[in-house]
Amino acid sequence: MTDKIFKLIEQEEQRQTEMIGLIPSENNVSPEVSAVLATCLSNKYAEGYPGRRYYEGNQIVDQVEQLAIDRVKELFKVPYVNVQPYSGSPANFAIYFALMKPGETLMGLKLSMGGHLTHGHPDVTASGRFYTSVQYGVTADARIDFAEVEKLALKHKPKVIVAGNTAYPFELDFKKFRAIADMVGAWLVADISHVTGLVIGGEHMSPVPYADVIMTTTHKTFRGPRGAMILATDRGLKRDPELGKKIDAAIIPGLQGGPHNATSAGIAVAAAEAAKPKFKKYAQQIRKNADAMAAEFKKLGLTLVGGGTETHLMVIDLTPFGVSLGTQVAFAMDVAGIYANRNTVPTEKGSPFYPSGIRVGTPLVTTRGMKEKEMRQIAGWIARVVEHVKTEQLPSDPKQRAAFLKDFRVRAQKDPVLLKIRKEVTAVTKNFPLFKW
Ligand code: DSN
Repeated sequence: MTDKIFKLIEQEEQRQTEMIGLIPSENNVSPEVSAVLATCLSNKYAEGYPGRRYYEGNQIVDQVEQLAIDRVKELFKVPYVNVQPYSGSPANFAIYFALMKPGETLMGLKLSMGGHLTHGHPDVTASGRFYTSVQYGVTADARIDFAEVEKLALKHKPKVIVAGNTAYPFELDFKKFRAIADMVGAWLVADISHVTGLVIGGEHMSPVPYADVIMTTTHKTFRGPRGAMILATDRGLKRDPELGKKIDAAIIPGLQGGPHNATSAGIAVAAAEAAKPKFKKYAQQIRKNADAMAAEFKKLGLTLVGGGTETHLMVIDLTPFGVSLGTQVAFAMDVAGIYANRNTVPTEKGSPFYPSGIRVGTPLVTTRGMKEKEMRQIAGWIARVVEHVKTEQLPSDPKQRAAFLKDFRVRAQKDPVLLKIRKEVTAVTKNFPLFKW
């Protein structure tokens, strides 16, 4: 294997192994999931669905996709599953395409308050342009503002309400969303991409009794390949017996071509893994680790959005040290061997590109076998990084800002304090191989 690409993959594996990954939407798949992704299944076109394809030669691929569908149906106890969406964003759009006509109203959580771009973020996203978007927010304690959800729903009569998020640290109350959806006859779509593994493990409320349609990516806490799936519940199918057919048609011919069969196989493997008792333990440990990390952050004087977490993630609010510190802290953490992402906070005074928060989560480190002790160590390292760079305030003038960041990045990469932390990090990560579980 002489192609330069293999050298780069080796380097990436070394980077992932040496560093601590805290991006809450990332995880490490099992060797089995990895293995099926690199098989001949990738060679085959299979437009259509099992038993009704546009191409011949799908006798085996039909069985692969059906196995994935059946395992996910069994795992969630739902009557309909589609494993073909290429990822979460197209999956959400497929749901809207199935349920709404252009111009009809979609309601979702604001991006700056923890929502996702595809939940109707205005102007720059397809979901915000093709549909009339109404966005709800969070209260002063960073919890979903259900009074606002109700008020907006009664006023705008949305066709679809999305209960979902991407940087929201608390449990989503699907029951409350259902009650509001029923007041206006809206479809309730639960986007559980971040918390699927917690739902399966019993660590987060399940949307199955309340939502009509559920979307989840398959590579986050579910710990499968990169992809997504759409589930319809008994409730959804009772409301419209054609719901499954509509979602199928929204995927193909609506939005996609051939499914990624190796991904379908990976979903089948991940679903079998998630059905095992040890997956429940994994979900429990994600939560214990998040609680331990949150408690240590607080002990060390860092502020968390909403004061803590009920899930796998938390957002560190750096506003007490200044506006728009997220870029500098995230970069410095990366130099120190810990990678996360900068993020807006609900009371953001900076911008999505230069926000004032850092989002961290425990799914990946938990997969590697780290426990509460390591979470406290990680929180300690992050607190040291914040303390070290908190005076590196971003200039408000855009020209000065670019020059400042260029200079900051050069200085940070040689910074002895950050490099010392990196040494401490690698001394710990060598005990936690990527596939330990
Ligand atoms: N990019 C994902 C995340 O990080 O939450 C959501 O699409």
